Amino acid sequence: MKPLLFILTKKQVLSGKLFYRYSNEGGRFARNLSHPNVGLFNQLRGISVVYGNLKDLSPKVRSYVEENVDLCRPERIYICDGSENENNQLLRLMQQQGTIVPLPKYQNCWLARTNPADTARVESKTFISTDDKSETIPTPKDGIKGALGNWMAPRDMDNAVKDRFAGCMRGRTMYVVPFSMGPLASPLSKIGIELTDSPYVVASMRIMTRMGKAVLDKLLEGAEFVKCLHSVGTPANRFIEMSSWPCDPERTIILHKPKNNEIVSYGSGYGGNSLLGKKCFALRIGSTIAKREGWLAEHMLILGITNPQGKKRYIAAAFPSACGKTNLAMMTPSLPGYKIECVGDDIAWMRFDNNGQLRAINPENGFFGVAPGTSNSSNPIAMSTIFKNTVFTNVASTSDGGVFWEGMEDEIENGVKITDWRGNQWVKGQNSAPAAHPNSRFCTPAAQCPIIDPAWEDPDGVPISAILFGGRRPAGVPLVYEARDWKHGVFIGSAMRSEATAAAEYKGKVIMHDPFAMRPFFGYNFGDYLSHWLSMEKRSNSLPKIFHVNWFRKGSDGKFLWPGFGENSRVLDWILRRLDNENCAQDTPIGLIPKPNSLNLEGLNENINLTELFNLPKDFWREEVFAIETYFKEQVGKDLPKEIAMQLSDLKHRVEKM
Ligand code: OXD
Ligand code: MN
Repeated sequence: MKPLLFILTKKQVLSGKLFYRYSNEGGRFARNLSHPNVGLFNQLRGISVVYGNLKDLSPKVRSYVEENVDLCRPERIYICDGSENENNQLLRLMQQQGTIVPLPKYQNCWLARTNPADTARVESKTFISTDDKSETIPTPKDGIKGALGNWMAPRDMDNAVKDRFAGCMRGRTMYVVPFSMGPLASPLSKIGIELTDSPYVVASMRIMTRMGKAVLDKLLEGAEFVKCLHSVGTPANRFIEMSSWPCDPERTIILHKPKNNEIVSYGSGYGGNSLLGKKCFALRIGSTIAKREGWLAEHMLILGITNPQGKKRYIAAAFPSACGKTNLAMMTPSLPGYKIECVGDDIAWMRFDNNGQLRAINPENGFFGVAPGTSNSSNPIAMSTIFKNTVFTNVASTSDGGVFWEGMEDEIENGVKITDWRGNQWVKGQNSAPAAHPNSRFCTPAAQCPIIDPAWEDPDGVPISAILFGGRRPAGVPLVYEARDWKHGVFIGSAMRSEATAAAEYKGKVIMHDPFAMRPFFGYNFGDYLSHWLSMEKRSNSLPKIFHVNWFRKGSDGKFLWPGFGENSRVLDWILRRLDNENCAQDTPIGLIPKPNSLNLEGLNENINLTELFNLPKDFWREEVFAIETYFKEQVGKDLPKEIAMQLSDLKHRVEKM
């Protein structure tokens, strides 16, 4: 038997880590609890339900909880109702555990610092489990490693779960988190139950989803749900040391079984790995449900844009992670008379209605945005959204009780001292490492956004008139071009490439293929995904027009050729005029670009080198075609729909004639 006492080393004490015996969590809980439903007979499998009421669980939810109580052996069960009281209890508990600290400069804002080994999505440890490997990923060419997702055999998944989850919640609390992706009243929405041992996850899910009792009521009416099991993965029964951010980075794994609508995530408390409604449900499992049911689950922002004549349209746009989706979704247009309203900044669920109109909902309830780069000049709307009721993760903190990140240099008071995301003193110009982690985040309620669209919770969704694809392309790719038709648009989405960012575990500025900005999020074979997109053509006579945009092209001097941010309204203006069939486009081998002088640059007090911005160098496009061709051959092989192969060969011919 292990000794029950342990001694803290001086280093451990000085490192500021919080150590305690897990058995203490019970004491903290008892002090924090004040719920009327706690009772002696409120037990499940002999485990006390310390908050919430078992009779609120539908039989299916109850047996899902039972199954996982048997597996994880938590000390207590907590059924979340989503109330203010519950949230306050959890915030207090997390403060005591050292997971969060208050940010007194703002109203109800908190800072979490993660374990430095747990700061991003881990794509290499994310798997989809299907009977047949080809359901999940196309077969790569011999000797080539597949880059369109990871597959795991169901038996291996079961073993991976058993290995990690058996007893993993001993001494700890299992939270039962009922949540809806999308407004509860919408037929486009879907429900999930997340079982987690992380109060940080509960508090974040309360922001990012519609979470609480109303969802349990809907389940009692017989609604189906996606099963989401999560553990940070630090077993408690061994009285081992526990930091304020428990995790198990070496054994982290994120698993999806589409056949069972099931997600299992172990070892990481970080964002997309642990807030299972987001990438795991709304995109990976969501895309498999969408395929079955005939709709689209996409990594897209949704914005409403009203032109100076008062005509409003909605646009959905796919960009890879950390490429400015939040900035575009909340843009302050520089072009007079335009108004942007935000429906969502990350995910769109879209389906054609009976009239052939594509309609979209944002399944999320909050923004989990990348903090660095967000400032009053880049995104003033985000800045006026995020300083209340927000959980910040891995940003730097300031001596006046606020936050700091790269981009906020002009926004902190003189004399204020900065502590970096790891908890060390940080002085601008003296530290080479950034103060905030490049993937640090704000998690904030969408309803607080001052330009949230009045229809953002419309159960029918909003009508989508245009779809944008884009990425960070420093060379060769023009500011904007339009697809010739739907098939060409699907091809453009399939051929998307972008510079890697810090949202996942990649390093350096390599240009990666990221089709539809979905590469890390496909729930099924990319070839079938393309066929599914192509099949949408049959569903409508008024398909949205498709465009590709690139705010990130650089000139020969290495500087950005386009100012971006609010000036992107000039590109949206051109797009809207195209939707109105204005004759402002000219054909090129890659698609339609603005005719000379058709991009409205009035009032832009900067010289724009339009020639460089729209130049289509033949060598570049030859290489681009070659890169796409190689990618399709190596990664997609026989699963590539022939329509897409045809589009590529058409592009190749047009480029050769350039
Ligand atoms: C995100 C991501 O968190 O794409 O939205 O990584
Ligand atoms: Mn995203």
